[in-house]
Amino acid sequence: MGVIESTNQSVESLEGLHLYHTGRSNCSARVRLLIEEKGLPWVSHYIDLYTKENISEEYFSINPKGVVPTLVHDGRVIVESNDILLYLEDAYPVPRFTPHSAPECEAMRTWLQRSGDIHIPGIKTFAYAQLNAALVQKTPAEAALYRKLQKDQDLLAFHAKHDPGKSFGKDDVHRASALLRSALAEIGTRVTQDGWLVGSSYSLADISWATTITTLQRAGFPLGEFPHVVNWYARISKRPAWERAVVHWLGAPKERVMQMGTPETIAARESPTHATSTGSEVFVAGEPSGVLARVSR
Ligand SMILES: N[C@@H](CCC(=O)N[C@@H](CS)C(=O)NCC(=O)O)C(=O)O
Repeated sequence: MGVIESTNQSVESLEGLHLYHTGRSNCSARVRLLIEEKGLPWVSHYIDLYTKENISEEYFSINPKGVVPTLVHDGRVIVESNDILLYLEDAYPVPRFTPHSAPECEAMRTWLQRSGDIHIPGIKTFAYAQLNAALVQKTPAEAALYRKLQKDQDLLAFHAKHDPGKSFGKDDVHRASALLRSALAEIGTRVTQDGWLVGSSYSLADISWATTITTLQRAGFPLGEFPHVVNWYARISKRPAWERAVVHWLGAPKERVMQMGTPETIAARESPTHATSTGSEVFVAGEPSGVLARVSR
């Protein structure tokens, strides 16, 4: 979808990069990883999926599917994580995470498309069936509100499978595993010992897919069957940006709104307080492990 018409006027006044996201979401993680690789300052708006903060009229007015992530850039709303990667790459071309040749560019876009296509039938189904459904069980009232707010038929069908009193079946897990196995086998043949998904350098394709591995690992997918994938994932997870984008967020923070970035990028900003619209406190973070200073509004 990319850039959409906003139906929430309060986000239109946000300046800079604001990300509505959650810690353990692979879709959020891929966007955080690109932002951190590019060294961009950003403001974090934490949406807690465990407490169903996404199932609210307010959040649906920001993201029409009620999912994370949503990027707001100088008041423009951008949705769909792989489209957000392309948007950021275009808006901030240096450093570059896109190959130079047209065929490789095309191949990279195909991998992004595939990562989006496999999300519900593969990653989300496997992760919910094995782990998440139990953690985000809705009350009957929450399920009813969700049905009222959600217009997307794929998401309605997906979430109906774990409505109160229901659960994913063995067939769901079997189908999801087959899709994932086939994608991981192909990734393994591309990255082999020390390569990347497309061409000879780390690109948006690697960023998009590596972050799904974290989710699969947490959900107990047998990744050991794909040693080249494990090796490629290990290489990516040693990058400094990974610590800030992925590891830091695996334990959900209590702070609702934070300014992220290195101390230099934060200092370069006009004022650490101007960017929030929620009235919350603003936390200034610059290091993977946390909050450097609290500034009052
Ligand atoms: N295609 C969307 C999928 C977003 C998505 O499903 N996000 C998950 C977290 S990874 C979420 O918000 N789940 C809550 C829900 O489905 O209600 C994207 O790539 O941004």
